[in-house]
Amino acid sequence: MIRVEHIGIAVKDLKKVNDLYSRLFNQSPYKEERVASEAVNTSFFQIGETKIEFLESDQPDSAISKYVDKNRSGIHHIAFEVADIQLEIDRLKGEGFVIIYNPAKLGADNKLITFLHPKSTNGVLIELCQELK
Ligand code: CMX
Repeated sequence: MIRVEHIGIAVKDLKKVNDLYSRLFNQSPYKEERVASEAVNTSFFQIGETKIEFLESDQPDSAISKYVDKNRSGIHHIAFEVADIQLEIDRLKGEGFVIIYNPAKLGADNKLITFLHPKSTNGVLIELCQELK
């Protein structure tokens, strides 16, 4: 794995959080994007080498809505950049981790993504992402 690419935070009201964190970080999100396949609206802030992704969903049965209903807002996942996502999926599957999307799918910010199920990672939802060139 190359680095922590971003930290995903699930929120109820993206606009409100964008306003709040624009003041906190003293910068605006560099990107806002709808990812239909995940039923989320996202915004990204660049903080040095890493990013903070805020995720809001308007679909009650989506991963983010379920998470927000259970936990309110909070850190939802940590995303690690990898050079070759299919190689990492195969390696981690061989190590006994539960892969959520195999093969990887297209996610936000021009990336191929997959997740490791939190039941196989001691309770942390881990995303793997590979930048599409
Ligand atoms: N972090 C840690 N644990 C989590 C979690 C999270 N983000 N989301 C769910 N869980 C835990 C729950 O607490 C619950 O644990 P217990 O059984 O101990 O109570 C268990 O997982 C099942 O929770 P659930 O609410 O019933 O949710 P599901 O099983 O339906 O789904 C998961 C859980 C991880 C499979 C689903 O959220 C998923 O597929 N996630 C990957 C996709 C995703 O998160 N997309 C949104 C982000 C997209 C993006 O970044 O663009």
